[in-house]
Amino acid sequence: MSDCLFCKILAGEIPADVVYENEHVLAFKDIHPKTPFHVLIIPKKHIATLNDLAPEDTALAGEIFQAAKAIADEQGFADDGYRVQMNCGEGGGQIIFHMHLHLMAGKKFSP
Ligand code: DGP
Repeated sequence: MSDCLFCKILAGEIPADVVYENEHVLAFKDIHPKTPFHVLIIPKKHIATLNDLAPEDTALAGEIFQAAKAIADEQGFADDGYRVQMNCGEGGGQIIFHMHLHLMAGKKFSP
């Protein structure tokens, strides 16, 4: 999608601090981190919101969570714990309409 910010990051048109990449997903540091470590994991396929996730995207959704686990492990957060969050739609706090998972770590979260 030509007007999608995260598609532009995928295309290399906008710089990002990439921490993880494979065939299906890209993860990069959030420009406005809410925690000491805060990355966004996005599918390379443009999917606007979780509402737009099709049945054939089920494996891709799994790839996003596998990436979260791998990044947490690589960065040393697996044992202490971390938080993943996905905002869906304006009411859910979504600002960028390219589905993404927030991975936040480096602090103790309240339940
Ligand atoms: P959400 O509210 O779930 O749509 O989160 C969008 C996140 O995207 C927000 O935490 C800030 C981040 N963000 C916005 N613009 C950019 C950008 O140009 N680069 C990066 N790395 N992150 C961005």
